[in-house]
Amino acid sequence: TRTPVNVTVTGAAGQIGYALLFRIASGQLLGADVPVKLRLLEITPALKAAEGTAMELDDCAFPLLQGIDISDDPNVAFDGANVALLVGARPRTKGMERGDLLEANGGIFKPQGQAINAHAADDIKVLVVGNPANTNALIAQAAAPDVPAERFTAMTRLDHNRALTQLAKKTGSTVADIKRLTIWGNHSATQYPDIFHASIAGKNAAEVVNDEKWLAEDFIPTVAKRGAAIIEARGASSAASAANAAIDHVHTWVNGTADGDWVSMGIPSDGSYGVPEGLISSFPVTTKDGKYEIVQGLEINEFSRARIDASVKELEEERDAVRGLGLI
Ligand code: NAX
Repeated sequence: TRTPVNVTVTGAAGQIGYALLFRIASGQLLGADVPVKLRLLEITPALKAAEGTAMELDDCAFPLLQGIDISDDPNVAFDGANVALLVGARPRTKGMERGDLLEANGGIFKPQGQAINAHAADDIKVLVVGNPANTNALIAQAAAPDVPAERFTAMTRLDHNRALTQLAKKTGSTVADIKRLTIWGNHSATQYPDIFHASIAGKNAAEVVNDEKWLAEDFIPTVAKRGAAIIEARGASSAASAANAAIDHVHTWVNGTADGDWVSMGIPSDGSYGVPEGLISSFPVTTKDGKYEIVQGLEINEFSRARIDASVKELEEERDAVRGLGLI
């Protein structure tokens, strides 16, 4: 029998946590034959709610679930972690400036990065979901100098999945027909969903669509503003779809991309496509044997270049702001 994989989830008592933990425990994160131990990290006032979720996990009697630990101490929760899903974050509240938001999240992600550095397993893989995800990932990564930087990633898979469905609907195809779509940049309103390299049933997606006005005025803003549209409709932010994307992100990272396809991940830039080295920005990646690689050699047209640059500029501003706050 295999040794269980330790999966740490922060913000475990939150709404994404509630949609995520059951799927991890059922085997959908790592595979149907991989036993898991869950380590839940919450702030002290939410420990009781996390215990309630743990009771429900017990009541599912998942054959793969070999234990649940709950803690409010990152040093305990990340001890021996093989996979860490950093979901808990400080949301922007009314009247909060961007600097305040980055500072409040620095207070969460810096100590978590330090705890990962000190206590996680050597093969640790980190996905940051909590917003601002890219810059929170940068803060955690900078606080973990002994962990290879590429193990810190930020989630843009929800944006990727949103873009797949919008494109499928527009073209009367199915998401299974679509390959090689890319989200570039920041997980924010400046993100750029790129269909110029995508294919639909083997044909170039941009040629199938053949409507630049739709791209600029409908597709891109619909994908970028989908989170706000969900809040407007549901009265609560996206949770099940975010949890689903977190499952997809880690599953793909661990188990590999399909031949001829790629996915989008926020990862530390190696300078590819003019994105300054070290920024955590979304790229097209293929994965194999638990490692990812940026897809190289794509031609970036003017339409795409301007949008990638704008999102990367925002990431640079966020980086400079957290640098100014002494967080990286
Ligand atoms: P909730 O407010 O329901 O849950 C957050 C949980 O985190 C709470 O239970 C809170 O107690 C906990 N928490 C706060 N500080 C903590 C700390 N220092 N250590 C451990 N736990 C802590 O939010 P939810 O809807 O679950 O969303 C979580 C985060 O995901 C938010 O930052 C949200 O903006 C972000 N999202 C990111 C997405 C992405 O695509 N990257 C999409 C969905 C989502 O909006």
